[in-house]
Amino acid sequence: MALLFPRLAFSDDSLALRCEDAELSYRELAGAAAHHVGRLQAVGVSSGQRVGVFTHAGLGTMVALVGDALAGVVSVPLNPKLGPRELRHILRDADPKRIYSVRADADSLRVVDAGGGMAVDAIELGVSMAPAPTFEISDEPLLILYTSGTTGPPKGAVLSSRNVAANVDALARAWLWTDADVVVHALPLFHVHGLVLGLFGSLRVGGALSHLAKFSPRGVCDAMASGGSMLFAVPTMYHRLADALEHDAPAAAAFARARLLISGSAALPVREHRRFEALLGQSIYERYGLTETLINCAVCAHGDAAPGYVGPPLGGVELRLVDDAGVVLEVCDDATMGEVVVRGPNVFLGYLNRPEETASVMDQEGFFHTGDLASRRADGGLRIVGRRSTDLIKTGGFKVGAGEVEACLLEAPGVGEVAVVGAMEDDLGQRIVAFVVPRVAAKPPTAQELMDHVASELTPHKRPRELRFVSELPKNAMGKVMKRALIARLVETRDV
Ligand code: MCA
Ligand code: AMP
Repeated sequence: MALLFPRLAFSDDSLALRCEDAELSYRELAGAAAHHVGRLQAVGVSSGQRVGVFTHAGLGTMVALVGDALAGVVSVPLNPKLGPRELRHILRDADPKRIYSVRADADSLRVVDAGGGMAVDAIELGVSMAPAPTFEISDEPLLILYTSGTTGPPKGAVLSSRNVAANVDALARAWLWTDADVVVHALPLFHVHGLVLGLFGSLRVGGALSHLAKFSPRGVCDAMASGGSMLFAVPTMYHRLADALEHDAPAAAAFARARLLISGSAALPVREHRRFEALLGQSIYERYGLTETLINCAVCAHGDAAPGYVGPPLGGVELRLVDDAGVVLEVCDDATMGEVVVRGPNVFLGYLNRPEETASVMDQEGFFHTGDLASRRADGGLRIVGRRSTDLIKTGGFKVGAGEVEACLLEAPGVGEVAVVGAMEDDLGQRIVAFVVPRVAAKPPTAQELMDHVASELTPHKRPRELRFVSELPKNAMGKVMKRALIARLVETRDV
């Protein structure tokens, strides 16, 4: 029998989860998860059905997510900062049978605001004497994670427990990740990085997770000093950590016993690698993945960190580079670029309710087309060099579809046309910039009005950091906005 979280079935008093000052041992987690399973059963939620979980940081949220998994119930994690427009869309699309939150009252109001007709149940940190169900790995859905596309509202990527188990096991081999490890992270629990790797990964290997409710360099240093052996973070966090350590040399001692520093979700500039090496004498190991495929490549812990490279494909992941015509590129010259396509037990089941969109990213041989462009060197290590589309922006490690922000801005009063692009910057990797053509040139809307409009509809990280009013947008002969020209304009004005 293959269990998703084997250590929960034979639980003991060793640490499983820590969040701020609260902790749960494996025994306590098993009891609390069993209690949540009992509550699901009491209201008639059964295996295969979907429930929403607002992912406020805290033990209660983690218990609910683990309990759902053990009951075979499909979790739809909900970012607590979702704007009403996004929440309405996700609730309609995923149609959860119940919704759970550690802040049920406040979230009930948000659900009502978003037009949802259902109450939110409070998550209880109770204890059940009944044993937690022993959930077996299968190809049935386990999680639905919403992710932005180039256009339209976010799509729900359906992931199975086999996807999760196979991917975590491959990562454990690459990172020598064991039950002796304590992972530290300050990532949100509604994306792959914080949830699948950080929470489910730690529990699958039988180690511990120390989760910080909010990222701060000081919080990370304290958690590492209190026994953290691995750090999972996005490049923005490493950038801010390096800034802080430069001004607080003694804080670097917090990392003295760190075994492995991992970066992912966006490209880590070589400059940040070098800065960290100089400050800590430690390297950062990159890995590369997507919501739909989990992690595809990782630099192995027993090798060199290889700044600028995301490592070779993980065990079990078949990875190809293909040209524009779909022809497989066999070269390993570290220069020829192709799109990354992958096949393996890590690749998702499809997008919820969107068979055409699923078909558009899977080819006939079962390879998922990532949209990422990479080159490969002789040892198989990949270098991610860009994306096919300028309409997907990675800001602070969050993926934002330009089309979703544009659609929102177009509904604001006074906006004639709009184009949203990502401008390179050191902190966020890319910063969202909106070019706006006012409907009436003599009476443009104010930047504040437009920012407020987006803020009232969408998650904070989707807000443009900058608005530029222009009289027209550059277009090609087909009438399509030339975004690369807009990005070049930002470079020319030295504002990137
Ligand atoms: C944001 N703010 C704004 C604006 N935008 N205020 C005014 N105008 C704006 N345009 C607000 C924010 O809401 C925040 O408010 C405050 O300004 C500071 O924002 P920011 O500088 O962005 O910092 P931050 O909020 O501290 O966020 C940085 C972060 C965050 C902690 C690095 O971006 C983060 O958690 N990233 C992780 C993303 C992640 O997990 N990705 C994984 C995807 P307030 O302070 O009030 O909140 S999974 C994936 O990609 C694959 C599978 C993979 O490979 O992992
Ligand atoms: P998401 O859909 O939020 O899971 O984002 C997936 C995207 O993040 C990928 O398609 C890549 O463009 C990007 N990404 C993730 N990890 C890395 C990395 N280590 N280097 C460069 N890009 C990355």
